[in-house]
Amino acid sequence: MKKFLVTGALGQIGSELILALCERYGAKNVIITDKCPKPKGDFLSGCRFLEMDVTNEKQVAEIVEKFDIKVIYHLAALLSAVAEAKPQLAWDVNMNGLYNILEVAREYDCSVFTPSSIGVFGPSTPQYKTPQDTIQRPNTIYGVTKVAGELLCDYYYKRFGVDTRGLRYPGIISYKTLPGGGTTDYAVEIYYEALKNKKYTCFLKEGTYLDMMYMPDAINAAIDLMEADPAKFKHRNAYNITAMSFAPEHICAEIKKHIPEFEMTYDVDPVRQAIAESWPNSMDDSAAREEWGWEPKYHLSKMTEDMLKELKKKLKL
Ligand code: NAD
Ligand code: AKB
Repeated sequence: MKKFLVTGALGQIGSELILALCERYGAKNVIITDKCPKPKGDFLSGCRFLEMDVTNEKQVAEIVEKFDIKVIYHLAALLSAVAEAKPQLAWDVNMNGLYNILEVAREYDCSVFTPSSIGVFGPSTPQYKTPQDTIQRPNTIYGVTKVAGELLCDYYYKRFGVDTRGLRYPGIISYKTLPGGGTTDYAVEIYYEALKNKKYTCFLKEGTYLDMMYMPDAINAAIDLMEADPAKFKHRNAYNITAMSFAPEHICAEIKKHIPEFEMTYDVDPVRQAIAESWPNSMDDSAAREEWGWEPKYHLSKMTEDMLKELKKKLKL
């Protein structure tokens, strides 16, 4: 059995991806790493945890060699809002971290999954049904690193034959681990506040449409892409994928169906509002559907039902 390495494994996506990888490939074959120290509890599903900073190439190489890693899920990154507050650090982690992973993958013959984002698009990109191949002129440091990352992954595939693959994720909604500081985080916070306080103050304006996806679809997409037959790929590193597109008032209305007294007000954060306005309102994900069979299972109402049910248990309400 191949050995898997996950970077940034304690984050929103990593903390759920590791469970899926362990279930599929066996906990002894999954090495999970993060810059943060090991958390308490049984969260790690029995896998080995190591502290690893992706900006330290020597450390990455030692771990890949020692555990004979063949597949890397590279999730360590700074998200859009945090990156905008710390652009130099964002460049270091998002670009030098990726470069180190690709160099080690080249040397030790690993395949690499790297998530890109709707953040690769900018104000000059068509906003409705944003095509797979279109203008990419983002105006955030997050977007700059994600576009450069897509290109770097393409380069390592073409120049060195490294099996790089990637997805442009929309905002990911989940209940296990809180999001790490992005523009789409409101769509997670709103569920917690609806259950705890029956009210939420949204940092994005009414009418701000963004693509979103429930975590189970995001995890399946990553694993399906890594297991797909590459002979069918035309866009191996940057597939648009989406499951739903909505604005804050739509998620509010959906929650109200379950919690009628829930109220939402607005207190707009200009930084995150500007980022959201520069991103697509809805993406065209037909390339992913055609090339490797992408198909989401959750839409807004099914996701809301599940989020509220699972969060109630988590928050012991
Ligand atoms: P997150 O912020 O929740 O987690 C990132 C993890 O990386 C954290 O646990 C952090 O400790 C770790 N990390 C930071 N710097 C590190 C370093 N130098 N070395 C090692 N680890 C480090 O992020 P996430 O939401 O899980 O996102 C994972 C990936 O998916 C990122 O590339 C992100 O850009 C992408 N993505 C996420 C979303 C989303 O909505 N969550 C959407 C689009 C793309
Ligand atoms: C963010 O808002 O930064 C992320 C993303 C869409 O990349 N959730």
